[in-house]
Amino acid sequence: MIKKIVFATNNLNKIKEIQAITPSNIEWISLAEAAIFEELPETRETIEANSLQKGERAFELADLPCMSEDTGLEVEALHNEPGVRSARYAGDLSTSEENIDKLLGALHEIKNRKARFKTVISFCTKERIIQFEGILNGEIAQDRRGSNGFGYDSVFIPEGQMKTFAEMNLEEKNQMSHRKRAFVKFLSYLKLNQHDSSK
Ligand code: ITT
Repeated sequence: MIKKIVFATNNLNKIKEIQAITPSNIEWISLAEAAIFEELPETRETIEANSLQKGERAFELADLPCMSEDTGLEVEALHNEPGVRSARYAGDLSTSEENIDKLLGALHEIKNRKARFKTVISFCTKERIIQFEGILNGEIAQDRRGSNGFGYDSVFIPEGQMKTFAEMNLEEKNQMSHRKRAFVKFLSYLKLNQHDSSK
């Protein structure tokens, strides 16, 4: 049975990454296809709460099972900043380039480059709301490298790797990414709970 799920995101890069690892029994409905044109709120103080806020609002509007996700980059030497503020690190309307400039500036001459990406997926149905976390440890490069991917990919080197995410192709990133880790948990939940709201 094909399960139709709204993927509550406006980030086309996230859709591309998830599409590449989606089994054929899941059909994604975009926000536009679900006739959701308002910007989903992201005003909470944690990644978990923001993920939930987006998912709950989408579910209210779509009345179909909704999957949302929120991701943040937590840098040890910066007390886990930018974290939940990753998209707005350099200001409310900041671009990824400006966010990376600020990050590299904040880490200037700092030896500890340890960081992690954290993704929290929220799945909202009429029966329940459930969350799945994916974490990937790594470090922040001295400078940008590579041109694939999006966001902070050009400065993030996953643990045990030489390349930044932006030097990897989609398949390589998807083998290890925080998003993939959370999504795999979500898929096994769906497999075990196939009856869970087809609405
Ligand atoms: P939605 O809320 O519509 O899903 P968004 O782009 O606002 O899309 P997030 O709030 O989850 O997504 O993203 C927070 C920031 O982290 C933002 O600057 C992203 O570019 C960045 N980011 C998210 N996932 C990333 C990844 O896999 N690699 C690099 N940067 C990422």
